[in-house]
Amino acid sequence: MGGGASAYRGGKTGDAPKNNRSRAKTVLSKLKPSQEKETSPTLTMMMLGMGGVGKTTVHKQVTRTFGDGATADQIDAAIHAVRTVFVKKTLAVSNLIVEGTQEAAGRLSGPPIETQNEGNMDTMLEKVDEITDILASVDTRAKKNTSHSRFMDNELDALSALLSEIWNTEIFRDAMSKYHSEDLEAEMEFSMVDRFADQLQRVFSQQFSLSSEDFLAVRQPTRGICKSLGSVSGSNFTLMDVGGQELFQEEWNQMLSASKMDMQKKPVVGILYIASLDDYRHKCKKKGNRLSASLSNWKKLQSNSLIIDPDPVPIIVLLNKVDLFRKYLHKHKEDFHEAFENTKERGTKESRSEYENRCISVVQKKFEEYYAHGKHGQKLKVPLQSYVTCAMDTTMVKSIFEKYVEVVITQSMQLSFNC
Ligand SMILES: Nc1nc2c(ncn2[C@@H]2O[C@H](COP(=O)(O)OP(=O)(O)OP(=O)(O)O)[C@@H](O)[C@H]2O)c(=O)[nH]1
Ligand SMILES: [Mg+2]
Repeated sequence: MGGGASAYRGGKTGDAPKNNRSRAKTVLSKLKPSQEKETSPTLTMMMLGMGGVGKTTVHKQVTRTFGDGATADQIDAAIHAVRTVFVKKTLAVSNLIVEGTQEAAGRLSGPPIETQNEGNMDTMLEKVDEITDILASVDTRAKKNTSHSRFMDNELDALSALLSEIWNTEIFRDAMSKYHSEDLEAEMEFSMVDRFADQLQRVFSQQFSLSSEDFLAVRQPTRGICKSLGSVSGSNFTLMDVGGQELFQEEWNQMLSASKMDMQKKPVVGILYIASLDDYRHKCKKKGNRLSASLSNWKKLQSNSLIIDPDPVPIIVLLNKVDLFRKYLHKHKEDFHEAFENTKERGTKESRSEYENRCISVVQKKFEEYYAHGKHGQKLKVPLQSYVTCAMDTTMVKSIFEKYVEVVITQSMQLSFNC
């Protein structure tokens, strides 16, 4: 164990060189362009990784700790996302009840829902229609003018009343408790509803606000690129958070090459690759097991000339969502073995956490192996630094990010010495 406050970190690969801080300062002064002696240069770092692995969560933590924190617009968008997800989940569950099909039954675990009362169904259908109309109006406004893309006050009142009426029916509460989604994206979004399940009226009141912890947990998939500025240990940085869903992965190369072309000003000098340990139990739409897909993206990145030539860009790996990995590992061993067939079952004398740590290190070793054999690792000749993280843990992210910046500076210096 090591790394951040409570981070589980890869033993030999995780130790940052001694006296990094003082060396880092020296390097920074060397990296400063001579004509800009007074201002610290900006380190541009980019986060890569599949969708939903926790890049934006790390970004929010870093912005909160080392930058200006969230803007009013970002908080406003997060509040809207929470309300929208309440509406979406209510519609998803209501539609399954109304459908009453076999497929619907498969999404509602446990004994069948009592749907005989036609009156109940008609009332629910009417409310679903009204809610759908409100969503459609917001959508139409958003397409015309983004400043009106939130719910208006009268819509909030109407939604509060309509949703409360649906939520107060026994049939809905029953279905809600049995509802499960096989889709990871829906699971991540809908977890917000569980967080505020007993606060529906508050969520749709005009005064609704989010605590920093709530804001951190809101799922809003990144589209394109999101940049923020900050400063750590006297070094200014720009952190780029890019969308990781399959659709957006194709843009990674464009973003990297754009930064290459701008080499004199702000090249990407560090990459933070984030994978989710929890992905071992999820499947992608096209690529099978998500952790395997994350590994194969990682492997592909190792031979990407944009991050190898002319000099390799320093990379670290965060194996994130360790909290969820530990929580589900014991329930989903088979899924785990499907991706990592050589992992032995938990031994009789092995404690729960020993078994969990052994499984974590199987994943960690895979990332390290790919790195050691990849072109990037071969060229840089510095062991991979990998950290096992929970992005919800502010102290952990802070500590790792500080180390990361030191690594970027140190490795950049080693490269400049080798030149
Ligand atoms: N329990 C737990 N949840 C996490 C952790 N990291 C992120 N999450 C949650 O996982 C969801 C997805 O995280 P994001 O940060 O949006 O993922 P992303 O990598 O930015 O995804 P894209 O923007 O689609 O590329 C969010 O709801 C987060 O709150 C973690 O370590 N533990
Ligand atoms: Mg994101």
